[in-house]
Amino acid sequence: MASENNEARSEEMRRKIALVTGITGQDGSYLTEFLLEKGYEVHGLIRRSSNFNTQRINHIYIDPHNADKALMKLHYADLSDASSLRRWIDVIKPDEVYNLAAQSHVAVSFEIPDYTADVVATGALRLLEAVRSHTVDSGRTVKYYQAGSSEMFGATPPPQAETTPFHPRSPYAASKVAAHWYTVNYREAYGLFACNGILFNHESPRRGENFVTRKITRALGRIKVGLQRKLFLGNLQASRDWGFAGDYVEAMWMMLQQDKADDYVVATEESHTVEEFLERYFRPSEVDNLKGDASKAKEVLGWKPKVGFEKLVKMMVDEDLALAKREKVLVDAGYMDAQQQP
Ligand code: NDP
Ligand code: GDR
Repeated sequence: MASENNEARSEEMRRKIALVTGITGQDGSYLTEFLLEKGYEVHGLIRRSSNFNTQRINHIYIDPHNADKALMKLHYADLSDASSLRRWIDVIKPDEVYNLAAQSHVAVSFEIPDYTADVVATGALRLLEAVRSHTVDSGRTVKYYQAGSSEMFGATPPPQAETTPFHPRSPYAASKVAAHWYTVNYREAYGLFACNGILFNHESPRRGENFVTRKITRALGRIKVGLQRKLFLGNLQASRDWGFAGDYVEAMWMMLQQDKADDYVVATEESHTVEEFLERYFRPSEVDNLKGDASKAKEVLGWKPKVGFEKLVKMMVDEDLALAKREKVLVDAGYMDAQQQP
């Protein structure tokens, strides 16, 4: 009895282990910071690239030789490689798996639809199957988070909630719908603790530079210090519900802490339009208006956004102006070409 109690206590005290796909992306970096802060050991799957792709997490990386401090660990894998996913789950034995990896650019998905479907849709299925088969073989419980998107609502008018029908308008969005239903199916068919977060656009100074908000704030900084003269934009009329990525990763974690697995919309419930236009950026089919209804996440999870639209824009503009100033110093000293990335 005493030893059973001790075992239960040491299980309770054991550091939780999270496995994050897409750890090198915007959300992966904020989620990792958040989980480390909560005392987790975080394992990230990264894909091989010819250049370093860890810029967003370098500041939290500690050399693994420093064993007791290095609580973020990186491993090579790819969502297109089922064997790597199963192997790392067996080795890492995570308590929670966050599937954030994706070819996440909507416009690019029209150019590489087949690849997008393979990574976004089938990739999620590969990971779910790796988690399921691992739980069967090991008898362990593993919770799963799927990064769903407001793009799944596509042409359905706002406000969009969990019960709103999906009408995807791009290969990316259709692939996310498939991943959403794979996740629901694994929950219903196998009893897996699997949640879909249906997240509306969320941005930050770490946002990829070819998404519209960052493209604008980057250009603004560079134009201000004289490194760029023009900014070319696409659809001015498009309307989006933009929140701060740091707030949204908390909602992901909250979903996995509930007693029951479920699906949640995460949004600010405010929408704004893009303010500049350039004809050649129009996409073959466009999503006009997205504005979320996050009542369920507010009520059940107790989540609410801390950073509003104005603060978000200010945060991004301030950081990108500071970045442009650093860039200017390098350009003026002849260490960098104005077109290069710092
Ligand atoms: P990013 O584009 O910033 O990051 C995507 C991540 O996926 C990167 O780490 C990337 O690696 C990785 N990745 C891409 N392809 C593969 C692959 N084949 N195998 C393994 N890893 C891969 O996206 P965000 O952080 O903005 O978004 C995170 C997730 O949330 C995505 O699934 C996205 O679709 C979804 N989402 C995002 C929203 C947003 O507004 N940000 C809203 C709703 C959903 P690398 O660094 O090497 O490119
Ligand atoms: P989105 O983000 O497609 O909503 O997908 P993006 O920032 O690319 O576009 C938002 C809206 O702005 C319009 N737009 C432009 N977009 C880009 N990229 N570049 C431009 O120059 C430009 N000008 C206008 C777009 O047409 C669009 O209407 C993001 C991604 O993070 C997805 O992974 C995620 O699922 C959704 O948000 C929710």
